[in-house]
Amino acid sequence: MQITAQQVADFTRDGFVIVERVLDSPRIQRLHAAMDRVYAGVYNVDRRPPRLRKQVQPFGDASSVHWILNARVLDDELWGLATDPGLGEIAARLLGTRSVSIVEDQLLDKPTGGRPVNFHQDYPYWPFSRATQMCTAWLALVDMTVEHGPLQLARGSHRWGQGGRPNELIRGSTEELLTAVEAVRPVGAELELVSAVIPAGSAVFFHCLTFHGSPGNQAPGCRRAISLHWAGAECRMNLAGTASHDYPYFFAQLAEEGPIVNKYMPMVYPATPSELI
Ligand SMILES: O=C(O)CCC(=O)C(=O)O
Repeated sequence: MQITAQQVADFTRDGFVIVERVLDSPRIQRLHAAMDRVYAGVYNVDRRPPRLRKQVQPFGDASSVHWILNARVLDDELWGLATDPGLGEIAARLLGTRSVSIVEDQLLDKPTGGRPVNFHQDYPYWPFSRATQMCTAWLALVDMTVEHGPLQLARGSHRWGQGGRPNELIRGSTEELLTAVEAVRPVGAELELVSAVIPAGSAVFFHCLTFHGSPGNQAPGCRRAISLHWAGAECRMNLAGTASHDYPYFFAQLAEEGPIVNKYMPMVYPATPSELI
């Protein structure tokens, strides 16, 4: 998987870039099967500490995104996706960093009628990192149409500084969709929203300060996506920022100011030998 110098320049200028066909059809089908398994509570390789191996309840409900965080530790197909060195290399090249570790993943089924996700930046949800060399890939697993409520990104908003989290995230509304981005948009800066109307297997990579969200799903089918989140080599641990994290064991044995890399958040590019993961 190669990206061009132009794509790196687009990411730097806009805060996001679409990368086509990062997943082939057989892998898309395997990922659908993996998501179905995890939503059904079947975990084929459970990497959690034995005492924590409980059923995971998705955040959200029938009227919002069904959201499962860090399912890579529940399923080997999802682990393979999250630790894919090719995807990690794209993230590293876009960030201009020498290495990346995978720090989070999300399963994102938005059913028909599912509400908007209010615009937000990802970095305010990651207070464990002292630096912003972080990015996300939002991977489409169905052919996205405007009706699906695909991801939308505010072009250039990664240069508007860090804002606060919206009051509500996945149970969003048309009225509050843009509240967080409007709070930091500089006077005179245009709010240009770009929708990721992309085919299954394509992805939009975006910087952790880029505002993004999505409208409701008005399509007859589920809007299915997965997102992966990486930290670059410059990111260093802020242990105080782990206090309210949903998965405190992810940070066990990490040192203050040390790299954000361990067996749950392995370095994926350059590839880590599998015996170290
Ligand atoms: O899928 C969505 O609508 C939102 C996803 C998101 O916020 C993310 O991947 O960071």
